[in-house]
Amino acid sequence: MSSVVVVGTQWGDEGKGKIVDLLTRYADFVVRFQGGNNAGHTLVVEGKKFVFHIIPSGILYEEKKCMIGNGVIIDPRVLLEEIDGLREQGLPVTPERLMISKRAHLIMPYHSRLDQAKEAALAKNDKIGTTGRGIGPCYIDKVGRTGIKAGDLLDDSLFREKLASAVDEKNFLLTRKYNAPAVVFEEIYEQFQEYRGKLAPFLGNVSVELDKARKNDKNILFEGAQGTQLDIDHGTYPFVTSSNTIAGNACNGSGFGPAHIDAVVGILKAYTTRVGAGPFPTELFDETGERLQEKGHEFGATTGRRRRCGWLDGVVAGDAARLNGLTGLAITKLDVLSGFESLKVATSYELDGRIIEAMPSNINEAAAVKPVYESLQGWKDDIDHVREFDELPVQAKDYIKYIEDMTGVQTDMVSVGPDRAETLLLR
Ligand code: 2SA
Ligand code: GDP
Ligand code: MG
Repeated sequence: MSSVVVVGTQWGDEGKGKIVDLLTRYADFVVRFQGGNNAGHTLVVEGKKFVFHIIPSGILYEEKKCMIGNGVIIDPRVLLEEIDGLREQGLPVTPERLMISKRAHLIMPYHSRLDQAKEAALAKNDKIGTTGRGIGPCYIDKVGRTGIKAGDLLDDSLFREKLASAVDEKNFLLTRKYNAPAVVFEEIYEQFQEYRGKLAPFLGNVSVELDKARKNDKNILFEGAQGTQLDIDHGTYPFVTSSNTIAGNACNGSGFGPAHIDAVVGILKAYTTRVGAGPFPTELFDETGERLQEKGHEFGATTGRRRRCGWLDGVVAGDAARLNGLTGLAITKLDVLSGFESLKVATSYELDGRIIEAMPSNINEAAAVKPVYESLQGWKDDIDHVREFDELPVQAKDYIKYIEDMTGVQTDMVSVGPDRAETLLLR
């Protein structure tokens, strides 16, 4: 039996959805532990595309159990829409297959309103480029000890009391600070009465369930969202999301003991992308960047925003190896690099004549660093049909080896296309 954590090593959208889907084959339980419906995890199964925002992607396998841990924040409207969408596709989501932690906090209608109002009010250079889904404001309430938990839905007087106090406070902010329309207590209350009926059967104690699973030798897969550089503590703050995205939070965000984690797989895109604002040292503003964006179809899976693109960043990869304690890599989108004569990889940064080997914590420094590049040879032919490592062009093998040497982490898998089948298993 084993417990494996999957995390993004860059700024998200590394292809976690696809790799989690592949690993799910060996799992009995699939667990989300942070973030909310800001995430967009895409899977392509026999040509059919699925995008999950909140439900663990393991839901596509009927015999797997999916868990939404306490560290996740849930917009009930989006969750119920996702459940309805799956039912329409012939994949009914039952409480036997999905459990939601009673301790998970709820994204309320005022959270998304505040998220959007706050972003709109920021000066151009200060905008974070959030997904507008209410993530920051919801986590603010959680940490500020005023949030509403999924389990609170089951206690009507507690829910009423918390909602009344929140509506009061948020309306002050919305109307006085942001000049935005107020939210109406009765409307939210009524809406959430309906949500309560639909969600109640799914609510439970995820920590207890996972502990039982572990003791029964079940395999557990923890599915991270966003990426290491978007971590609230270790990322390019303040241009980050509002949760810890690194592997350690798989434990906090689900109530699972750290000593029971056996492996941490880092998903590393063969180049780098970022959606939203903030430092991105290897970003390309030329036709190479455009070529990566077009060839990689780099558009946000939640908001449809165009993703910024650049060369692979070894500093970012090194940070990810250290912060997550990576035991293996899944290198994705290697196919997108086919046809480039040469490839660049940043091995360190330079700032005011100094060499820097980890992302600076100071945001102005992070924005000012210049990547120090090494050039590698590219390969000409497409590789999306390749299924064995030995069949890859020698330059592609060298690129993989280079990444392994740079991070000190072995490669478990290489992905050469979006479909489940387009994968090379190395060990
Ligand atoms: P938020 O909404 O408060 O979490 O935004 C804060 C920053 O975190 C970034 N962020 C993301 N970056 C990459 N992918 C994400 N998920 C979607 C996807 C994004 C999309 O899969 O493509 O569709 O736009 C994600 N979620 C949050 C965000 O861009 C901000 O920089
Ligand atoms: P996630 O948030 O990390 O799950 O990634 P997203 O789903 O937001 O973005 C990754 C995109 O790349 C999706 O459209 C995937 O279908 C696609 N994808 C995943 N792996 C590969 C790959 O190896 N090659 C190509 N060309 N596309 C891939
Ligand atoms: Mg994504």
